[in-house]
Amino acid sequence: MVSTSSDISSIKAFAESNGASPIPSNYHSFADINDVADADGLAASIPVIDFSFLTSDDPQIHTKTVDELGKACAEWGFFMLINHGISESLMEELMKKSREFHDLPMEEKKEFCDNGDPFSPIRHGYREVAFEYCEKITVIARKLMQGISKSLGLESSSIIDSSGFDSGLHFMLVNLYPPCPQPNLALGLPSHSDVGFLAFLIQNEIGGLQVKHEGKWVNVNPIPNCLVVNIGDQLEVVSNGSYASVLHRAILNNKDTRISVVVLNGPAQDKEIGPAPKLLEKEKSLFKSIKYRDYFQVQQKSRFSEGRPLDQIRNSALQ
Ligand SMILES: O=C(O)CCC(=O)C(=O)O
Repeated sequence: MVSTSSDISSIKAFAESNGASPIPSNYHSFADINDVADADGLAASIPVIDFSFLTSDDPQIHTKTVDELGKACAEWGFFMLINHGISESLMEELMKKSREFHDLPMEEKKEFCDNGDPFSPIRHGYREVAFEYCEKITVIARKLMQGISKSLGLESSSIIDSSGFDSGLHFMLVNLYPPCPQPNLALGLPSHSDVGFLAFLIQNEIGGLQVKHEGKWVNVNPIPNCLVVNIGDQLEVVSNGSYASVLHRAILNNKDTRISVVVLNGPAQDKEIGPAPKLLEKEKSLFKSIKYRDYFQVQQKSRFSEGRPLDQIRNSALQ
C-alpha cells in the first residue's frame, strides 16, 4: 500500500514501520539530487583549518592561519576545523543523547515541542551535555570571529563588539535522518544557508552533507572528530559580500540513520547588522542594515524557498 503524506505524523515512525515502501510523492524533491560534482576531486580540496595554529603564540603561525581562514571563507564559505580542543568523549555523549531524544515515544517528545516561536527554546533532559558543548563552541566561535575580522582588515574584536556577540543568539539543532527506501527521490534537508555568523556541525559516522561550490554540489566527508564550519548570512552582510554564506543540503541513504547536531551563533537580537563601516570606506554597501531579530524572522519564513533570504535586504545594483 502506498502511504499518503496525511498518514505520516513522524518520518521516523514511518521509516520504522514501512521499511521499503515507496515514499509518498509529496516528499519527492524538485531538486536534482544526483547533480553532484566529481565527488572525490572537489571534496578533497575542502579547506582544513587547524585551530591550534590560529591560537598559536607564534605570530607567524597565527598570521598564516588567519590568511588561510580568510581564503577558506572567501573561496568556500566552509571549512573543517581540526585540533579544536573539544574532547571526543563530549562529542560522543552529545550524539548519544541526541539519539536518545529522538528515540523517545512521540507523546514524550511532544512535551518538548516548541509553539512555533523560534525564540521559545525547546528544553530537554540533555541540557547539561548540550550546555557544556555549546559553551565550548562559543569559545571557539569567538576566536574564529577574531581571526575572520583580522582577515578582513578589521580590528580583531570589531565584529564581536559591534554585533553584541557575547550576548548573541545561539541555537542548537538536532537532526535525525532515518534510512529512506528511495534516497534518489527525496532530500533530508533542502538547499539553504544559515542565519548568524558561523554554524558548527558534527554528525555520527554517516555522511550526507553537501555544500555548493562554484555551482556544483560537493559531498562533505568530514575528517574524524573535526567540526564542520560554515558561514552564515550575517557574516556575508558584515563582510559586505566578501565571505558569502554557503548553500548546503542533506541527502539521504537507504541503510543507516544519520544524526547531525548543528550549533549556530550570531549577533544579539536587538543589534542592527550591516556591512562593517570600515569596509564601506572603499566599497559600496551591498546590504541594508537590519536588526538581527527582524532578519531572523525573514529567514525563518523563506529559508527553504526559491531565492535566498539575503536577497530581501540586498541593495539593488542600481542604487
Ligand atoms: O544535517 C546536515 O548535514 C545539515 C544540517 C543543516 O544544514 C541544518 O540543520 O541547518
